[in-house]
Amino acid sequence: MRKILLLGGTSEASALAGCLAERGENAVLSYAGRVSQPKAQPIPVRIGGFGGVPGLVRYLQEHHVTHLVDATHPFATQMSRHAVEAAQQTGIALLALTRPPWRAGPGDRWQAVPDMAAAVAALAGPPKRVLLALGRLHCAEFAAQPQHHYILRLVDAPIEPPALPHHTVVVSRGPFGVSGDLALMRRQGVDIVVAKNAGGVGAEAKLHAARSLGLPVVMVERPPIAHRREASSVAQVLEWLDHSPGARDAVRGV
Ligand code: 3Y8
Ligand code: NAP
Repeated sequence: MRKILLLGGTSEASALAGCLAERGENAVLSYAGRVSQPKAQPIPVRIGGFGGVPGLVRYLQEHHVTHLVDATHPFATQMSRHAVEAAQQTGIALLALTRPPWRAGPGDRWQAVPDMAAAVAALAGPPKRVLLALGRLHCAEFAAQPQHHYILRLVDAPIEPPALPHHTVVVSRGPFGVSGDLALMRRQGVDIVVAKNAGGVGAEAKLHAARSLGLPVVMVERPPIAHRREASSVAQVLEWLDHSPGARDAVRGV
């Protein structure tokens, strides 16, 4: 019997989870447990780290997983590295479901930077109103540029105030829409946006809004990620499931 472990946390993972549920697949979606109420899913969910590569190997073996799908975020590089290592150690089939990076188009005013430290450095200069659309983890790094007023878009309200002297917290989870992001940027008087090159559709609204308003964007490029087999659509994942070893145990139509 085929058993799929889906490493989630992205719009693509949710789309795949829906298809797996419709096909009656034996699948579990895994969240890291980074937010208080992760999105409900139509397949069973597990929440929390595995305990490094050994923990993931143990989980795969104890739960008789036959297929591992890594649909985590392009910046979730440690999880993806662990998935590659655990798949090598167990011989379990691994496929990553990912999405291409965004590319600047006509009208975009992007400054591409290689990492978060370079994004901080790019903000040197007179005070501005900065939309930090990076989530909770990276706010503190921007204390090196305290002159700005930061608009922080977070999934959960922060437990303690961020270490930024001038800031406004906006608690909101995506996927986001262009009209909502335009309204946010106008309401908050945003001068510049800082974003990760996440790709996908769930976070790109802010780029369309910035373009419409003629705002510059500091774009943090993706970190290098472990080499693995990749798919760029749910259909490719389903094709892989049906034609990879273990497929003979596919769920029979009922
Ligand atoms: C916990 C689980 C779905 C998945 C939706 C996508 C889209 C909306 C846009 C902005 C950018 C950001 C952030 C963002 C987006 C999707 C996707 C995506 C960016 C949830 C979710 C979890 C997380 C973790 C969270 C991080 C944070 C990053 C906010 C769920 C809602 C900035 C990334 O407070 C924290 O600790 C938040 C941490 C990792 C980045 C960071 O470093 O802080 N995502 N986001 C997952 C887990 O526990 O395993 O859906 O409830 C998922 C989504 N967030 O099914 O529809 O597909 O990317 N998530 C970024 O891309 O820059 C917000 O504000 O414009
Ligand atoms: P990360 O830095 O690559 O991973 C750190 C540790 O978190 C992993 O070693 C693992 O812990 C645990 N972990 C990560 N993803 C997990 C998952 N899906 N299921 C179980 N454990 C997981 O990961 P991250 O960047 O913090 O991302 C965490 C989650 O948020 C992921 O699900 C990711 O898809 C989602 N997300 C991240 C971003 C982002 O910008 N980073 C954006 C949107 C969504 P152990 O070592 O204990 O196993």
